[in-house]
Amino acid sequence: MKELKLKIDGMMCTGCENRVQNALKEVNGVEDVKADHTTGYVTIKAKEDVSENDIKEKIEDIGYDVVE
Ligand SMILES: [Cu+2]
Repeated sequence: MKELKLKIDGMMCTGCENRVQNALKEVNGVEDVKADHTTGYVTIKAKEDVSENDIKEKIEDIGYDVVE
Protein backbone atom coordinates (compact mmCIF):
# COMPACT_ATOMS: atom_id res chain seq x y z
CA MET A 1 0.00 0.00 0.00
CA LYS A 2 1.24 3.47 -0.77
CA GLU A 3 -0.10 6.97 -0.43
CA LEU A 4 -0.08 9.53 -3.20
CA LYS A 5 -0.84 13.20 -2.82
CA LEU A 6 -1.69 15.20 -5.91
CA LYS A 7 -2.59 18.85 -6.28
CA ILE A 8 -5.34 19.38 -8.79
CA ASP A 9 -6.82 22.49 -10.27
CA GLY A 10 -10.51 23.19 -10.76
CA MET A 11 -12.30 21.74 -7.73
CA MET A 12 -14.75 24.40 -6.52
CA CYS A 13 -17.11 22.58 -4.16
CA THR A 14 -17.94 19.34 -2.39
CA GLY A 15 -19.62 18.13 -5.60
CA CYS A 16 -16.24 18.29 -7.29
CA GLU A 17 -14.67 16.39 -4.39
CA ASN A 18 -17.22 13.60 -4.83
CA ARG A 19 -16.71 13.53 -8.58
CA VAL A 20 -12.96 13.18 -8.21
CA GLN A 21 -13.26 10.59 -5.43
CA ASN A 22 -15.75 8.44 -7.33
CA ALA A 23 -13.80 8.60 -10.58
CA LEU A 24 -10.49 7.68 -8.96
CA LYS A 25 -12.00 4.75 -7.08
CA GLU A 26 -12.61 3.20 -10.53
CA VAL A 27 -8.88 3.18 -11.30
CA ASN A 28 -7.22 -0.23 -10.89
CA GLY A 29 -5.33 -0.49 -7.62
CA VAL A 30 -6.89 2.54 -5.93
CA GLU A 31 -8.25 1.65 -2.50
CA ASP A 32 -9.31 4.97 -1.02
CA VAL A 33 -9.50 8.60 -2.09
CA LYS A 34 -9.95 11.82 -0.17
CA ALA A 35 -10.32 15.07 -2.10
CA ASP A 36 -10.34 18.53 -0.53
CA HIS A 37 -11.53 21.40 -2.71
CA THR A 38 -10.33 24.05 -0.22
CA THR A 39 -6.69 22.99 -0.61
CA GLY A 40 -6.93 21.33 -4.03
CA TYR A 41 -5.21 18.22 -2.73
CA VAL A 42 -6.27 14.66 -3.40
CA THR A 43 -4.89 11.95 -1.15
CA ILE A 44 -4.96 8.47 -2.64
CA LYS A 45 -4.30 5.15 -0.94
CA ALA A 46 -3.40 2.52 -3.49
CA LYS A 47 -1.64 -0.77 -4.16
CA GLU A 48 2.08 -0.60 -4.90
CA ASP A 49 1.58 -1.37 -8.61
CA VAL A 50 -1.00 1.36 -9.26
CA SER A 51 -0.35 3.42 -12.39
CA GLU A 52 0.11 7.08 -11.53
CA ASN A 53 -0.45 7.80 -15.18
CA ASP A 54 -3.90 6.15 -15.06
CA ILE A 55 -4.74 8.33 -12.07
CA LYS A 56 -3.65 11.52 -13.81
CA GLU A 57 -5.49 10.60 -16.99
CA LYS A 58 -8.66 9.90 -15.03
CA ILE A 59 -8.50 13.30 -13.35
CA GLU A 60 -8.04 15.00 -16.71
CA ASP A 61 -10.81 12.90 -18.32
CA ILE A 62 -13.35 14.37 -15.92
CA GLY A 63 -12.17 17.92 -16.50
CA TYR A 64 -9.59 18.80 -13.85
CA ASP A 65 -5.88 19.54 -14.18
CA VAL A 66 -3.08 17.88 -12.24
CA VAL A 67 -0.74 20.59 -10.97
CA GLU A 68 1.95 18.43 -9.36
CU1 LIG B 1 -17.83 21.71 -7.77
